[in-house]
Amino acid sequence: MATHTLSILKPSVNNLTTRIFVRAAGLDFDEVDVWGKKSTPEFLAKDPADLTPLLEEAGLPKGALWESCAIMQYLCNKHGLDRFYPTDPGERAMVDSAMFYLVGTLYPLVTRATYPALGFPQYAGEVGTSDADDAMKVKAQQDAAAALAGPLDVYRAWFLDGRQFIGGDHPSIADIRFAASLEFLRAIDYDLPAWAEEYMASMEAALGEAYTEPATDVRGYIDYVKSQALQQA
Ligand SMILES: N[C@@H](CCC(=O)N[C@@H](CS)C(=O)NCC(=O)O)C(=O)O
Repeated sequence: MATHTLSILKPSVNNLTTRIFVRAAGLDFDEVDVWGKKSTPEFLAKDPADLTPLLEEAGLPKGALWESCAIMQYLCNKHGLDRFYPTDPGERAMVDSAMFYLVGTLYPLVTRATYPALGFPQYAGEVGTSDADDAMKVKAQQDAAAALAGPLDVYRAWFLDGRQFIGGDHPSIADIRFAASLEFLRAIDYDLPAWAEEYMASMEAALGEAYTEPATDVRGYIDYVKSQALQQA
């Protein structure tokens, strides 16, 4: 049995984040695809949030950890992976800020803009799960897509600020989280600015198969839902 076990869902970019990371970091890991196998008493006993990715590793106080960014932070701390998570407090704070801004601000917009196209459930209390009519749901999706431009440009102007990666010359864990999240924008053919296209290409070139292999699952799922939508049109 490997030192690290990741329970994952292959079409998910939250999961893609950690799948790229364990490969790029060269860690010993097993992946367990839990599609259709979550929400069981056994799974909930180790992950009461019922969320993936889930890391199981002997050094964790409860043996298990969810939240993609926390998983990467833990593994960097545990294995001294400073090239992905700088030890200088100021540099580390920038990486943390980029990840919190993603999870708290950018990604909720990504979900509202793309989940309808991806066929993923939206969150309770949002227009997408309300009794609003289809026109209002389409408008909410379009509003979210339009609102993406602002936070996206914050990454260009502030976190990247002329550097190739948020981590400088080498992708950091914030870069992995950011690039993986942008993959979902292909589901709505979002018109990414040229800098973001270049950035994604640089990420894939820098990380090679560690990026491409798990990203193929997300891309394959997006191709599938697009082909289904075309058939229904
Ligand atoms: N902020 C979390 C989000 C985790 C999350 O929402 N995971 C989804 C997959 S994308 C999940 O497991 N949802 C429950 C389900 O699909 O049943 C992270 O970054 O790990």
